[in-house]
Amino acid sequence: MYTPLTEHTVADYVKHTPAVWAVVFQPDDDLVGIDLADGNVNLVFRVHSAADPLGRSVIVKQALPYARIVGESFPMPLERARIEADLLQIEARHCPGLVPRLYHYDDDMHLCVMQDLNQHMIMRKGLVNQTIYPHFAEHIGVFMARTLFYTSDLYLPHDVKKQNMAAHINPGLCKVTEDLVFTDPYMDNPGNVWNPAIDAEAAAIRADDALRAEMFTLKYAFMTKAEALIHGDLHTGSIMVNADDTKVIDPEFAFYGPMAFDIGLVMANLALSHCSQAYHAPDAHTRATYQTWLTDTMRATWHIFEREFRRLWATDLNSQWATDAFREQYIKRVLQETAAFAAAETLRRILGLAHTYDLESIPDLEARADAERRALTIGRRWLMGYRQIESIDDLARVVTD
Ligand code: SR1
Ligand code: MG
Repeated sequence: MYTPLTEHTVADYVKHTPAVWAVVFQPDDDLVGIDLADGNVNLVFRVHSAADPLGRSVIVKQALPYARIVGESFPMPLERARIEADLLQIEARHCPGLVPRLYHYDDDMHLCVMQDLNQHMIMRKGLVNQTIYPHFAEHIGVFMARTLFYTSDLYLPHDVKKQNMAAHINPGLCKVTEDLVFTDPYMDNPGNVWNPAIDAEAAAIRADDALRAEMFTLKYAFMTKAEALIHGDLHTGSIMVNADDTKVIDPEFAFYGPMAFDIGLVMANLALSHCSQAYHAPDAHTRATYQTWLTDTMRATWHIFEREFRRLWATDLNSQWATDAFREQYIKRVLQETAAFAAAETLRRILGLAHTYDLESIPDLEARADAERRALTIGRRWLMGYRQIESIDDLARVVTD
C-alpha cells in the first residue's frame, strides 16, 4: 500500500527490500535515513550504513501525489516513478555509466532505489562556485546523441518506434511542462513568480504578441513532434557531476518529443549560469574566465553531440533515410530548434513558477534583476532569431554579445 516514507521509516523499508539489502549492505549493518529532498517535486532520502556511510548507501526517491515545493494544490501523477525507473534502464543501455544504477522499483510505493552519487554534486551548485567540469561536454553530448538517435525513427523500425511511443506516453508531466514552460509565463497566471525589480520587462514580454506566437509555435512542436524518447527535464539540476564523471538523473518527464528540447535545456541552463556570474564570480578575472568556459562548453556540447550523431547516422541509420541532403537539413533544423527551446527554458526560469538556484541565490534584488534582464535579452534573441541560426557559434554569440 502506498505510504509516503519519512526519515524515520525509510531505513526500515530498505532493510525489508532484499533486492537492495542483499546487494548493497552487509548483514549486520545498522541503517540511517536522511532527508535530502531539495528538488521541486519528490521525496528523496539517503540510506547509509552507520559503519560505512560513504561506502554502503543508496538513494530512495519516492513520488508524492503532488509537487513537493507547491503542495496539494499542484497534483502530479504517481506513475512518474515508473517512468523514471523505465528510463534509467533504457538510458543505461544506450549510455552505460552515464546514469545512476537502479537497484529496485516498487510499483505500490511509487519509488525507485538507486545508486548514491555521493562523490558527485548537482551541477547547478558547482556552476555557482565556478567549478570547471572538463569532461562534461563530452559526456552530455554523447548522452544526448545516443539516447535521441537510438529512440528515433532514424534508427528504429517504424512499428517498434510506434510501440515505444505508446509505451512512453506521459500526459501528466507533459502538461506540467506545457503549462510552466510554454503557457503560464506568457499569461496573467497566479502561479507566476518574478522579481518585482523587473516588473516592466515581465509586462513587456507578456504584451508582446509576436513573441507569444513564437512561444506557442514551440509549445505546439513540444506537444506534437514525437521525434525521440527525450529526457524532458535536462537542466543542470538533473545532472550530477565531478571532475571525472557525469550522471544524468531525474528522467521522470520523459516522453516522445522533440530532440532539441533536451539540447536546448542544457544550453539555456549554461546561459543562466553565465548571467548569474555577474554576481557569483568573486572578481573580474574569475568571471571572464568562467564565462568563457561556459560558452566554450555550449559550443563543445553541440560539436560532440553532432560528431556522435553523425557517427551513428553513418553506422546505424535505418536505410529508409539514406540521403546526405536530408542529414544536413536534419542537423541544421535540430540546431535551430535547440536555440528556440533554449529560449523557452531561459524565459520561464525568470517569469514562471520554477526558478533556478543560479539566480535565486543572488540576495540583492537589483543585482538579481541585472542578471535576469540579460537572460531575458538572450531568451528573446534566441526565440525571435532561431530561424537565422546557421552554426553553434551563432547560438553561443547571443550569450556573449
Ligand atoms: C512543480 S514542478 C516545477 C519544475 O520542476 C521540474 O524539475 C520541472 O523543471 C518542472 O517544470
Ligand atoms: Mg527533477
